Parts: sequence; C-alpha cells; structure tokens
Amino acid sequence: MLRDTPSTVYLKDYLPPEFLIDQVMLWFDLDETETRVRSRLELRRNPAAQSRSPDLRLHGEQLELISLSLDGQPVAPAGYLQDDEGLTVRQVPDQFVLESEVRILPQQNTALEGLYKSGGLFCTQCEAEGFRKITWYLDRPDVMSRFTTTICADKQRYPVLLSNGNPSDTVELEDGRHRITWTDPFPKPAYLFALVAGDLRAIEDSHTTPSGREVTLRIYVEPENIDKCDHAMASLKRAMAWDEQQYGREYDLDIYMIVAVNDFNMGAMENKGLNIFNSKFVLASPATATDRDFQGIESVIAHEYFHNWTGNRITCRDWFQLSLKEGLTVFRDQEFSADMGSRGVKRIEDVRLLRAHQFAEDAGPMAHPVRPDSYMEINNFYTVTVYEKGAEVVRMQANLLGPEAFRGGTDLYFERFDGQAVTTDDFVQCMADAGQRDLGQFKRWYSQAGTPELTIQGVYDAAQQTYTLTVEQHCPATPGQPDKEPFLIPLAVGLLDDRGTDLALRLAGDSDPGPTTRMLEISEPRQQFVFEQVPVAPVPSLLRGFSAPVKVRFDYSNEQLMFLMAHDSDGFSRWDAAQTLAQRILLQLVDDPDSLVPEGFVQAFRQALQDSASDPALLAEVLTLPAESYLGDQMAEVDVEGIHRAREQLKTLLASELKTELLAVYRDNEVTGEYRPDADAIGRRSLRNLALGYLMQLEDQAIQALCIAQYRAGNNMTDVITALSLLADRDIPETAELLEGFYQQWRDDPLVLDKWFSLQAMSKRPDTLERVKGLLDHPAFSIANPNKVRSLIGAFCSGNPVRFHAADGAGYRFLSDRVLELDQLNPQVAARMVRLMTRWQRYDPARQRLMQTQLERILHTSGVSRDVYEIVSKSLE
Ligand code: 0A1
Ligand code: ZN
Repeated sequence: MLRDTPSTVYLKDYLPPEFLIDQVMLWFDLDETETRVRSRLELRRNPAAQSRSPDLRLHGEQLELISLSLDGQPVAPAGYLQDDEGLTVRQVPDQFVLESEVRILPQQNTALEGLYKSGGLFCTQCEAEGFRKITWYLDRPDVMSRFTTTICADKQRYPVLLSNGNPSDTVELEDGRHRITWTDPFPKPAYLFALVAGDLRAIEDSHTTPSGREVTLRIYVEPENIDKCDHAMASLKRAMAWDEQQYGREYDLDIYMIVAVNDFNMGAMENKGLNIFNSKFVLASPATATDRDFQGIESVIAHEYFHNWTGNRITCRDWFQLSLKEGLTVFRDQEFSADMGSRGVKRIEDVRLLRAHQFAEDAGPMAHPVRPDSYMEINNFYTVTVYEKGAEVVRMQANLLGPEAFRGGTDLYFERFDGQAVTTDDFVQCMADAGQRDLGQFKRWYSQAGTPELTIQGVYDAAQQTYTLTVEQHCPATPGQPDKEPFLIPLAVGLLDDRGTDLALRLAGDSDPGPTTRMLEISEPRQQFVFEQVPVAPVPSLLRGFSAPVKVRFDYSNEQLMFLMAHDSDGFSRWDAAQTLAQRILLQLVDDPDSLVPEGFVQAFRQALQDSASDPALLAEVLTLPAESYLGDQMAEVDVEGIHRAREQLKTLLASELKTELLAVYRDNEVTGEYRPDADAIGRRSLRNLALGYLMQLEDQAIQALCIAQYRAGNNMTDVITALSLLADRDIPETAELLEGFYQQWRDDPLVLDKWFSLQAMSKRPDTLERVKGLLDHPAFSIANPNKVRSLIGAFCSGNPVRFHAADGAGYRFLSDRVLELDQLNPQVAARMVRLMTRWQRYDPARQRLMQTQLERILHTSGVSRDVYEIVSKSLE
C-alpha cells in the first residue's frame, strides 16, 4: 500500500537487463497456512547490457526470506539487502547459481496476483508483475528462461498438480503428500509461469497438427462443472485448426491445458501450455449460458490459444509494447470469430465496443497511445486502447497491404523473431518489408493518442462528370500531447448512384475504372481525391467496414442517410447510416422533446422489419438505438436525464407505430428444437428479443404476459434472462416473485447469479440504487470476488447512467465507498471501478463537483494503492 507518491516508469529509460537467467528450477511446498518456494536460478551477465553494476538486483514483494546461497555458499547478511520491492545481492560474479527459499501466504492473497487460493484451488496470475510475489526474480518480459517446476502437496486435497510444459510421473510421499515435476522446454518470461493445484476433473480430447504432432487437450474444472466444458473444447479445436490454416501456426507442446477458476481479475491468461481462465469464459450449458456467453467463450478460448504464437513464442520486450501481443491477438480473435459466425455482425459489435469505450478513453484523462510512454502501475494499462485500438492498428496494416502481403508480413514476423522479446516497431518493420513500403508515418498510430477526426466534403461537377472529395484530418489534444502530426489513414470509400448501385471508381490518372470500393490513403492534413466519369451526383459511402478508428464528419441529409441505410452494399455502412440518423434524432429530442421524428425514419424501420430476406442478426443491430452513454459522448455536456428521456421516448414511439410489425417479427423468429449457438439461431433470438424489448415499452398487459410466458417457458438462458431483465425494469406485480424464484433455482450457480445481480443493477426503476445496496448484503454477494463486483457494482455504475449519475450524488458516494473498501483487498479491480467516475469534466458543474469531491476523498485516504492513485490523480489533473 502507498506510502510515497508512486514513481513513473518511462519507455525512454528502457535498458536491456544486466543479467540473463538460463535455467530456473522451482520447488513449491503447498500447505494450508503457508507455502514455501525454493528457487535455483542460473544467472550470467547479459553480453548486450548497456550498463554494469557490481550487484544483482532482483524483484520480489511480500516474500519472507528463509535462506539464500550463491554457488552453494550461504550469502552472509552483509552480502544482500532486502527491501519492499526486491533483493540486492552484492558483488556477484559474472556467472553463478543463486538459490533461495521463501515463505509466502497464498491464503491471504486477496489481490489475486501471484499465487493465491480460489475456493479450494491454488492458482497463479503472474502477468504483468505477479511472479515477484512468488520468488525473487528478474520479473521483466525480456528475460526468458527455461522453467522446471516441482510441486508437492497433500494428495487428498490437491490430487491434481499442474504447471507449464510436460509432466514427469507422480511420486507418492509418506505423509499423504505427493509430488510431480513439470518441464517446459520453451524459454519464457516469468509472466507466463503458472501453477494450479486442486481437486479438479478434466475432459480430454486431442488434436493432430499438420506436421503430425498429437496434442492432448484437457479442460480442468471443479467436479460439479464437468458437464459444462464441451463448448470450450469445441472452440479450442476450431481455434487450433484456424491458426494452422490462416497463419500457418501449429501448437508446439504435447499437452494443452485450460483450468477454470471462480476468482480471477480478468478474462483469462495465456500461460504457456496452462491457460488459467475466469470460469465465465469456460463453463456453458444452454440452461445456464446466454448466446453472448457462448460467443464470449469461443472468442476468449481462441484469444488465449492464439497467444501461444503472438505473445509466448514471440513476446514483448517491455510492458510498453503490450499491444504487440494484445492488439495482434485481439485482431486474430476478431477474425476467427468473424469466420465462425457472421462477419458483418461481428464487425458491428467490435466497432460498437470501440466507439463506446475506446473513443471515450481517448477523449478522457487516461488517454494514452497504443504504445504508452509512461505508467505508474502497468496493470492500469490493460485498456481498450492497448487491446481494441491496438487491434484496429493491426487491421489498418492489413487494409494497407492487402491479404497476401499481410500474411507475408506475419510469416516474416514469426520467422524473424521466434523465441525473442521484441517491440511494436519490429512488427511494423515486418509489414513494411513484406509490403515493400515505408510505414514510418503509419507508426504514429502507436505513439500518438486521441481519435483522429476526418472532415469530408463532396462536390459534384455535372459538366465535368467529376466528384471531388476533400478530406481534412485533425486529432484533438490529449494529456501530454497538445499537437499531433498527421496520421496515415486508410479510408475505404464507395459512391452510390441514384438507384443505390455502386459506381466503378476511376480516380484521376487511372486508365481503367477500378473496383467499387477504394482504399484512399490519407496522409496530409488536407487532401483531395477526384473521381472521374461519374454520371450522376453520387452519395458517398465513407469508411466502409470501418477501415480506420476515426470519426468521420460529412454533412449528410436525413434522406441521404436513409438512402445509405437502404442501399449501401457494405453492411457495416448500412448499420452506421442508421446509427448516425438515430443519433441525430435522439440528440434533437434531448434538446426539444417536441421535435418531430422524421416519418421516413419510422418508415425505414418498418421496411427493415418487413424485409423477410434480411439477415435477422444484422437487422437487430440496425434496429438497436445508440446507448445512453454513447449519446452522452456526442454532447458538449452530458444531459443525463434528457438522454434517458429521449431514448425512452423514441423507443416508445417506434413501438407504438410498429407494434404490428414487431409482433410479427416476434412470432416469426421463434427458434424451435434443440438449443444451438450458431449464427442463424443467435441472430433470430437477438431480433426476437429486441422486438420484445420495444414492445415492452408499451406497458401493455398482453405483451407483459408474453414476456412472462417467455420467461416461464425457460427454453434457454438468452430468452430467460432477456425476459427477466425487461420485467425487472418495470413495476409489474409478478416481478418480485420471479426474481426470487430465479434466485432459488440458481442459488448454487455463481455465474448465473452474476446475471441476476446485473439485471437488477441495470434496472430502470427509480429505487435501483437502494436495491443494489441491499444486494451487497445478499449471501450470494462477495466483494472479494471480481465477477460479483463487476456484475453488481460495475453493472450499476457503467450500465445504468441515469441512476448512477443521479443529481444528488448518491451514486458517486456509493461507488467511492466501494472503491475504498475494495482497494484494501484487490487494488486492480478497485482501479477498474474508480475509472467509472473519472470523466467528470463531461458533466454539468453540480455533478462535476460531486464527483470531484469523491475523487479527492479517495486520493486523500491513507494507504490508497498505486493502482487507484494513478487513475484518480490523473483524472484530477
Ligand atoms: N494477457 C491476458 C489478460 C490478462 C492481463 C492482465 C492480467 O493481470 C493483470 C490478467 C490477465 C489476455 O490478454 O488474455
Ligand atoms: Zn491477450
């Protein structure tokens, strides 16, 4: 916990390590009160070091020293110095063996970083800097070493003992204990180390790689969950085949293991050969998991698997390069999901997430580049910018190079850097070499924060038959970066003629007409593109497929947006046109509740609902209005109540105007037969549930009965939870009983209860905060469990803006109370929660003061963690 102001780490200060570790041997003695860890490190000076001190400095926190020896000789007390952050061993030779033994207390580790207990299991989380809570080490990603790990524990309580690599035979010991040794042949940084011990069951399968390696696949869970692993296993097998096919990457060990644990700070972790997962991203059955859960599992399983190459075989030189592995791996998992399901819908979902969260981050006090240049606490930089914007930056390189050169670039990357710890510059260089082009300007996407804005104008010259697009780029200032250099932006455009057909695009100088979508390269502050032989005044379709993470400003009329909505050949752009129009209408309603909704808008929705040929999943996306928080981001000052009122008003209007069509859609999209989470069935359920959501706006008893019937039918968790959420929004007499019934039915399933907490936290009812406070005392709630924190506190503060931002500040007090309580236990999760209050400058003066007061209160609380301190102090700067 914090005593002094935390120091800042800078990318510019990077130096290669002074020592390397060739071999690590670890021995764990796991026990109920304490764990002993013995380590043997084979160290030598790094020939590439740029500095040379006589001493060895190792990281280590919360370790109790039992013994220390160098080349077999005990180190005298004068020969070393231990402090809060590590160990200095004085005057070491150039090559030596250092052995130590420490005592640690996993049972008391509530931060869930290092070695900790989740229920009856021992497990680890070492990324980013958790290994230093296990033993003294050079805990930095550019120190890669071969690990051998021996685990010893009570056989009855911990029949399964796992670590990275390949296992030896188990040895039975006398006192009811047993022992096993795992050897990982691949050098790895300490953040990829993992250990698990517990009473686990596994499902097993196998996969044969193209080169003929037979890989055993095992998913370990607590015994009661053994029937909920099939989807995860099937997803893993699909991911392995996809990576072989798309990237030519095969798995490299004889065994691949996944373990599900209930207490986990993040989604999952890609430890070499032994992934540890939040159980939310493993366990699923039709009765307990929603379509979203099934999709989330497929994508996270794939993400962690893909890390084996992009992250593990090739890792990051330092934590500033985090997006090297995360941006690339997110891009890979996005493409995998697109191939497994509906590509168009996947792209829309990803862009929706990026705009809602990453654009907001870029516009707030924590804005940072994809490759940050400083941090206080690295755990605060596992952000949507590093992950999702990082993925967009990789996608833009794919857009600029085209699929073949991009694949050439990744092949080169794997060949050039296998077994190394490298930088984002190294990655871009591979792309530049494969694409045979200079990507120097492109690299600004890694170093400059902020969301670039493109202001575009189009002029048609009927006499010349030309259409000229003028594109200006500008990027707003972000903390520490007042001025930005121009970016290289791939801008995909099309032109629609008056019947909505794509024109072949011929740019000045082209000999032949080109394709109907062109990737324009924007590199200057202002640029013009002249299209020739354009027979009629076209409607431009801009940023097709969201070819770059930018905002586009073009002065479309409502009619043009409706035209694009109906005709654009690019599914993403059809959706985007609908969103832009809906946003425009909603913001007008915020200003003036009496403003007229264009009849054409309702008509466009009607047509879409009646178009039986359209893809239900895409349709559901088109008909989903922009979220309240996203609408707030579009205003100079967020009007909390106005936005909520306007959105409800428009939903109700659409519901009453389109009741017949919505009922027809509800009726026609029922999915019968056995539950399957395939794209078609998911699409139909999402459209049908969207229709139900609109219809429930009508406060109509027959529709409420329909909703209750859907809940009671209990066909699958998607339909059940949608119905229950809609009921929980309203003062319907049955609701209380249904909520209680749901709890009784699922009281032994923590993941289902997470949904129960969330839907109550997101209820539109005015008394929601009081209910949420009551739920903190519910026996199923625990502030020590991150999933529970996210599903109750997180869902309320981020998913219920109108209640969280209540004018009296009660929501803010509630959050800061929880943050202070949580910070004592789990600083990482506390820091994630406190972010929800850091965009205070976007609100009216009264709310600003209320939020600031709470932030100041947190900052001045003694013992606040470095994690929370960094977020709060930066937000108040
Ligand atoms: N590397 C993991 C996510 C992860 C990151 C940090 C953690 O603790 C601070 C834990 C997990 C991934 O990208 O899946
Ligand atoms: Zn990752």
